[in-house]
Amino acid sequence: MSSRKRVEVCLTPGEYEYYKGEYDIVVVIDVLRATSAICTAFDYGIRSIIPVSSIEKAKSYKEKGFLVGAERKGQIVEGFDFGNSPYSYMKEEFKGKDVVLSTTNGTRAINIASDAPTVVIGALLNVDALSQWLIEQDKNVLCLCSGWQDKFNLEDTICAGVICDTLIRTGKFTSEEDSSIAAKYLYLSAWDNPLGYLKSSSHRRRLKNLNLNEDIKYCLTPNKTDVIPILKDGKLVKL
Ligand code: 3SL
Repeated sequence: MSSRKRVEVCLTPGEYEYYKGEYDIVVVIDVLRATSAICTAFDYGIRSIIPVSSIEKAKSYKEKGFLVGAERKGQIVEGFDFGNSPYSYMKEEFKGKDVVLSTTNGTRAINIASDAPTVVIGALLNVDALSQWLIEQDKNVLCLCSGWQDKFNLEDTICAGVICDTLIRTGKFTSEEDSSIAAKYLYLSAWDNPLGYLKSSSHRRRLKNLNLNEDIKYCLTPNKTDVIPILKDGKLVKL
C-alpha cells in the first residue's frame, strides 16, 4: 500500500457528505470573496473571526455588542457593519479586534467542515504559504470549494488545483478522485491569466455588475500574504 497522503477536491459544499470523516485537514476555499477577505483581515491584524452561517445568528451577535459583517448576494446586509470586501478589512479599526462574519457560501462551507480535525482557510492570496504548510503536515488533505449555492464554480476549483498540483509534485501526495484531476487541469489552463480565464464566470459577472472589479482583481492576485487562518473552538485565528 502507498504511504503517500491524499489530496482531493470536493467541488461543492453539497458534496461534502461524501468526503466527510476521511481527511485530517480540510481547506475551505472561497476565492470570490469570503476566504480572500478573511486572509486579508488576518494580514491586516484582526484577532479573530467567528464564522456564522445564518443572518439570525449574526444578528444575535450584533445584539450582544459584537462587530458583525454580513453579505448576501454580494452586498452588505442592511443593519450590519461591513460585508465581504477584502478592502474593508484593511482599516486600522479592525486591528486586534474580534469580529463575526456571515457570507452567502464561504462561512457556510467553514461551518459544514467544522467536524474535521483541522480546518484552515485557503485563497489565491495565501496559496503558496498554505501549500508549503500542508506539505509539512504530511496528512490527508481535502480542499472544499465553497462554490455558489451548492453549485460548482471556476475560481475555487482553480485554487484547489494549485494546491493539488503543488502537493502532488512533492511526490508525497496523490489524488484519486476525478474532481482533483479536473481541478489540476483547470488550474494549469487558467494560471497564465486567471482574470481573463474567469472573464465570463458567473460570480465574476455577478460582482462586476455590483462594481466590485477591484475586489475581483485583488482576490485573484496570488501570494499577497503568508497568513493561514485556522479554526479553533469555532473561531478563526492566525496559525
Ligand atoms: O459566497 C460568499 O461567501 C461570498 O464570498 C460571496 S461574495 O463574493 O461576497 O458575493
